[in-house]
Amino acid sequence: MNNRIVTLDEFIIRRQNEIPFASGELTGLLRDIGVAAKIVNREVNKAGLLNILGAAGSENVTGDKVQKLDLYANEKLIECLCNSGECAGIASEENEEFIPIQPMDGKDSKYVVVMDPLDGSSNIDVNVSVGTIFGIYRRLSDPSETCTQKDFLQKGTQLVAAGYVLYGTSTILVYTTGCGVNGFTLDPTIGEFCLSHQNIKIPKRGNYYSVNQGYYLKFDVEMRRYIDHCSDENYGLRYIGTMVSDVHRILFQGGIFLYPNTRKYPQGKLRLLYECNPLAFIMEQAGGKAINCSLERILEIEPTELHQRVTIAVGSPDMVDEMKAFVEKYAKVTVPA
Ligand code: P6P
Repeated sequence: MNNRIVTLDEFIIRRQNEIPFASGELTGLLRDIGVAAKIVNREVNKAGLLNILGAAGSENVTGDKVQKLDLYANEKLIECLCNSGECAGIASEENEEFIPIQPMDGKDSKYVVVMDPLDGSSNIDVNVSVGTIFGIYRRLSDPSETCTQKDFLQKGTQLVAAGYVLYGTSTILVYTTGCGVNGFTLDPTIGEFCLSHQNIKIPKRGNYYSVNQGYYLKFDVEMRRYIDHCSDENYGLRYIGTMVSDVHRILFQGGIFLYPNTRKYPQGKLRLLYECNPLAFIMEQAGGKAINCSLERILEIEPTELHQRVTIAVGSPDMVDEMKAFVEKYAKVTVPA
């Protein structure tokens, strides 16, 4: 059994020829995201110490201003992406507007990045896993000009790459460039993400469903009927409250993650551009499905604004199909054919 270490860098370079129009820029961008992930990982792992050093927003024992980790992650990712020279702009959960990046040394950059720098950041203070989510598009605007909003408002089907970093019991980076899904676990002793899960495929069904059961009475009847079905089937309920963590478990063990519309979030809570699309791309590449509660394929939804919210059901294909059947049977509104 060949158990030679394959680092993320080596893997990306080796697989570069699989990416159409690849001329190294996307490779460089993916490697830069890997570097940013290591930097963020270092600070996330110290998060527990911040309580000793001072809570976010306060001054720590050395008088330094302690920064909220999600803002720190956002800053580090932006820094790394700016230094790459391969990224023309960034749309981040932390920034109301997109961030145009001026070309370095007059070199045109082909790509833009959408990202949630630290998803689930409310869980940091209680030491629950959090994650970074990113997606990469080829820009549509003139490469010699500053990027525009239309570069970011592209359907998920136009993603050239997507991935996430889960800062959990170990730190794992999972990504796809449209040729399957691979996972890399950070080996802190050598500071490298090492290939640990090759060609990940989601089970066709699983024994878990993942939803905030506390909103049950606020869900539409068809979602309540499907959740009742999950309970009747004795599926286990697992809900961490960090989308990356909940979806990661489902990617490996099978199951379904749901965030339906509620009175508080009539369009759904989760963001299309930098949460649902990247995770839907990964899930479909692993053989899963991702639709909204109106049964539209997530990756086909035409974005209209950067921070657009959508409903989502994502996971094992057989379980997403079952959820679809419940919506078709019980939904009060006509469902698009
Ligand atoms: P709720 C985290 O704040 C997040 O954006 C996702 O990571 C997570 O799935 C969801 O919100 C949790 O939302 O309403 O269940 O607390």
